[in-house]
Amino acid sequence: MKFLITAAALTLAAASAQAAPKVSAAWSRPAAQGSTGAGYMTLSNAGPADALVAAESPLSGHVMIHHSSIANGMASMKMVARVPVAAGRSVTFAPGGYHLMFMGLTKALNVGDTLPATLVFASGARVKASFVVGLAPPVRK
Ligand SMILES: [Cu+2]
Repeated sequence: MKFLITAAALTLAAASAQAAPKVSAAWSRPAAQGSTGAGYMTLSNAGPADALVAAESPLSGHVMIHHSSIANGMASMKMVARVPVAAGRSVTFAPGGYHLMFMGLTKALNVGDTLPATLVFASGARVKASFVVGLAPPVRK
């Protein structure tokens, strides 16, 4: 019986890993140690509807999800608790819209560096991402 439960749990874990949204074109701007880094990327979801609910990085004690917008000519950023990624759709994090904020960087981010992070989804999926530090989004292949 114990074996059966373990096998079922493993099957579930494998299924959720397969269905997890994918990260591509992850990039970050250069930033000084102690300052805040920004993370941009595209999330593509070939599985069932999910939502990004948190992010973690060994280089930041606290990562926030923000959304920038311009209203009446004023730019502002709002913290968001979750970014839905509908089934079969993708969501782009880019300057002027959704972005991750890596608070209190423990290390400077220079062009060519990579900022490691783990993206946490509502489904429980944890997806690793490498944000390449540059001045513009990486060229798509
Ligand atoms: Cu922000």
